[in-house]
Amino acid sequence: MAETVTGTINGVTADEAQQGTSGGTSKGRRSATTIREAAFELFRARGMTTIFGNPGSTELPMLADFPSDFTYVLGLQEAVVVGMADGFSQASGKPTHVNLHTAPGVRNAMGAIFNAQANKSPLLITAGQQVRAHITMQANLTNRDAVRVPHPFVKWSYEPPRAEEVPAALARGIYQASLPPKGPVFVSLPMDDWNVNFDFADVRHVIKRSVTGRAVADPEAVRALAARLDAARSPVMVAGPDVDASGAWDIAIALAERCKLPVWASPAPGGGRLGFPEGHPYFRGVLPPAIGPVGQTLEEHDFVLVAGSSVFPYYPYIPGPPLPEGADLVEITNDPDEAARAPVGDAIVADVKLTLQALLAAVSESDRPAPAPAEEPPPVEDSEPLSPSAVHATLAEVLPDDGIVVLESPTSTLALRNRLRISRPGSYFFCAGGGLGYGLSAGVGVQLAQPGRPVVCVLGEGSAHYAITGFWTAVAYQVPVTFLVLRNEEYGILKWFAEIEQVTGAPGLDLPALETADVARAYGVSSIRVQDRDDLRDALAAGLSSNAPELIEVDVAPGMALF
Ligand SMILES: Cc1ncc(C[n+]2csc(CCOP(=O)(O)OP(=O)(O)O)c2C)c(N)n1
Repeated sequence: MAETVTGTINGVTADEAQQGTSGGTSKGRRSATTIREAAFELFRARGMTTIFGNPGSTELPMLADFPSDFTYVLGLQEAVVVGMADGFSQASGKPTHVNLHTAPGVRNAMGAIFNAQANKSPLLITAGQQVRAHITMQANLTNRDAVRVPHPFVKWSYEPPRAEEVPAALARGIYQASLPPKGPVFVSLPMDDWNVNFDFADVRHVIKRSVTGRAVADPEAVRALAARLDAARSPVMVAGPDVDASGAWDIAIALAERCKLPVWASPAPGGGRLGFPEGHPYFRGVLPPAIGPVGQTLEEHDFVLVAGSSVFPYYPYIPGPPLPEGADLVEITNDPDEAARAPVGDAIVADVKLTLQALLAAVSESDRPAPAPAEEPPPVEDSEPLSPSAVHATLAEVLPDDGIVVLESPTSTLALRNRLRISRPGSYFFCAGGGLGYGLSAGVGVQLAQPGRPVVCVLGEGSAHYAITGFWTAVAYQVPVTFLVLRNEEYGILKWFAEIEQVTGAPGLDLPALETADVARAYGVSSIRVQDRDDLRDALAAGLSSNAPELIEVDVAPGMALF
């Protein structure tokens, strides 16, 4: 009995391909296919019909006869390609295929692959390789040590030993990338493999496999955690990115409300997504990103429940007790490495949503008093130039409820969080890896994955220039992102770090006359530069309702903005 595989290969259904029938069409009878057709059938079956890439001669054989039900999103530099795919993958929840040029293309992408790993983005990264007969003699463009290069930023790296194993290797890569902790994998693909004939029956089984990795926590560990939470005098929750990524948003809220837990967001540098609605009355704020200050911030608490975060994404190094004297901590994480490397506390390695669900069922309704709401940020004052806080207060006025923020504006990260208090899941994307260039590229990818939601991509002008060619893709594919660029004419956060590190006299921290709006305009993005709140409000409102990419550059005062 033939198993059914959805989709078609060049107009022939997979069933027909297996059975050697194609309904008597002019294409005739066929039981064989090529590696290329089998691979695309695999991508189709896994819902991976959007491919992000930058092609070279070694990738062209893969792209031949590109199927009409696939979309190829061209990025002009490989770091941007991977950043777009990273945003797309996170915002769609799907494994995403990135196709790069052989050795130099992969190397250009390395910083973005590092980011994708930190973001736990399930990327299947493929790159072309010389024809097999050329590899040993190391002909031009051979990807030397192809498998070794992307380590340690990928979970798995492979070059199939023969053409016939390409489809299975791609399938293995997709499953590997999608298992927790999700992350990028790499498959090197010799360019002469694609046209090799192949019997579709050989790949039918790998295409149809279902591989799930959402592990349930040991019920005993959950019961023990519930007992510790119930017995605590003053417990607190720290919510991190994997609450959102695992779909546990509502469960985290229900748990906080049932246990009367004040909630902190895990420190901003590693908080690529939000784990809790920041407008909720139990939300306290964003934890500071350093060891001693975290301990001090949690001072009144005797028990810390960490959900979906490492403990913790610290930076800079400010030593001190990591927890208040006598306090306990339990971390729920999907990542064995996060569990193993935590400097303090116990850990449960399991799916964050399933574990919070089990915990919610096991805890008692608390009679502790409801946590006090966080203080409102102070009112912003009009100034010239505007403060980053005034910019984000203005953005808060116009951003619709279903708006998504992609953020890479280092000195205004906290001001944005405090002014916007984003309170819906899947609405905030930030680079947990800290490699600049993610923001602009991911903004494009997130918008492609969520075409029905307005995306605002908030960038420092320095950050924007690490991925500046992303503007071209936004225009070419009419991706209606609203880019908001804060122009402070410096690498502001590095001046702040210089103070902490007691560094004086460092060069290279000023960015005079970097004309981002002009550059964007040259790529075809309709761009405007504004100075006051009224113009900013109008421009943002217009941008958010436009169906084309728009850029607003706003002059801001230099320096760090906390509220
Ligand atoms: C790939 C990469 N290179 C360099 C850095 C170091 N770095 C961190 S923040 C920053 C400055 C960012 O400037 P800008 O985007 O203008 O924002 P501001 O700090 O002024 O708010 C730099 C260069 C980095 N994080 N990533």
